[in-house]
Amino acid sequence: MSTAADDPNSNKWGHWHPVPAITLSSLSKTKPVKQHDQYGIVSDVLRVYLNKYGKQWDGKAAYRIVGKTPSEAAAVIVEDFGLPLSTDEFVSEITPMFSAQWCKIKALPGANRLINHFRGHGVQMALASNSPRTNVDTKISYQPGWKESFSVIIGGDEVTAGKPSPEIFLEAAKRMNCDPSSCLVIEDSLPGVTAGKGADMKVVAVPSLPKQSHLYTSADEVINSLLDLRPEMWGLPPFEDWIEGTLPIEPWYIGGPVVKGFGRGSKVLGIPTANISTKGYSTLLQEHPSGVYFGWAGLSMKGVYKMVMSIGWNPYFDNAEKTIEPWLLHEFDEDFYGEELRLAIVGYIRPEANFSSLEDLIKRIHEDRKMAEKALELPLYSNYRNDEYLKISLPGDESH
Ligand code: ADP
Ligand code: RBF
Ligand code: MG
Repeated sequence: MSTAADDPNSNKWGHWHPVPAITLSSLSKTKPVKQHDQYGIVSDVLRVYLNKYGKQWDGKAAYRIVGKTPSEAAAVIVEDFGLPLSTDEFVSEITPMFSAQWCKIKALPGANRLINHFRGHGVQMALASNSPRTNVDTKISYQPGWKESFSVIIGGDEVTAGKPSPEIFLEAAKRMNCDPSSCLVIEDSLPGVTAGKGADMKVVAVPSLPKQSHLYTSADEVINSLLDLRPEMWGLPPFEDWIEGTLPIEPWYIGGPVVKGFGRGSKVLGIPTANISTKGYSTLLQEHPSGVYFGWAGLSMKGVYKMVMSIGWNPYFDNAEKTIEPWLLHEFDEDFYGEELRLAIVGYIRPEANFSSLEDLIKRIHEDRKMAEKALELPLYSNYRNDEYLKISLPGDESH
């Protein structure tokens, strides 16, 4: 196979040289998150550490450290929390605490798909991170196949200035033998977006913290998750795994008793959504990008039904909490609050959107329903209907 690495000027995808330069932080979940009960290695470590100094990590500082170099981030923490030590002392205390957690870092949803896709098409990829090179190497050593997928890896200590300076991306392009203007940067942080634009590259931002997209004005596009990247927009080979407008995902499962929701599904939209308590599920919810998904719903004493749902903050209503809103595609005679609901989520449709009118929101949700109903007939998705997880004391079922 002739790869871009063999000949950087050969590119069947138009005039673009095939070079998405990708930063590590946009591919793996190391970032702190807003909700204090949510998983995030940086948050977890800092919470423990600050406790020793009698300080409380509230997650707000997270917004000030994303994308910074380690010493810049350290300076922010030392100052924000008034710690009685120098930035250097803080760095040497906290560094081993972080390193111990690297093996737990999970690839972001869609990261492996993206890497395998571009690698399979001979598209060169670079990894350009503000973290020191040895940290980057160690972090990616836990992710099978990543090291071999990047033709260039650069750490923040291998350039004179880290992001927001464009230097790290310019160096990546140089080492890949590519013109910066034909590189696509995928970035999660503001300093990274600034660096990419400063390098005269196209930049797609995937903000790592919720409700931040309005800040990324200099990016060429802001997407909600890696699932939403459309490579063809940038002259790169399109993903080939979308099926009838839906994207198969690694199935995941969530369940619990049906609780009261916002009290507007049926009333305001005419679309009831059976909410389950998100207590105990914050990690699971945080791991999955907000958006519209579908799958199968098992309801105790009733049966298994098709289901379409949104996960997130419902931009139209701008909720404070991330929730899941499953609409069971069946007419029920009455409410089923308190009953056990189990969901197998098997496919993705689209990111959550805002709408200029309630009618437009409702119309869109009905389109989602049609798409889910149809897709769930495909063997790829329909097989999960029989998943053991969904079978909870169905009527006439003596086996439970
Ligand atoms: P809430 O705000 O309390 O969630 P909704 O107006 O969203 O209220 O209605 C959801 C409730 O309606 C569910 O908890 C369930 O008891 C009932 N319900 C009836 N039919 C359905 C359905 N097809 N899908 C989801 N929930 C339904
Ligand atoms: N809310 C939004 O604000 N934007 C959306 O794009 C959106 N998509 C949805 C798709 C489906 C399939 C469902 C069931 C709900 C969706 N909602 C969306 C959530 C809707 O606003 C929610 O059900 C109500 O807020 C009820 O609490
Ligand atoms: Mg509801």
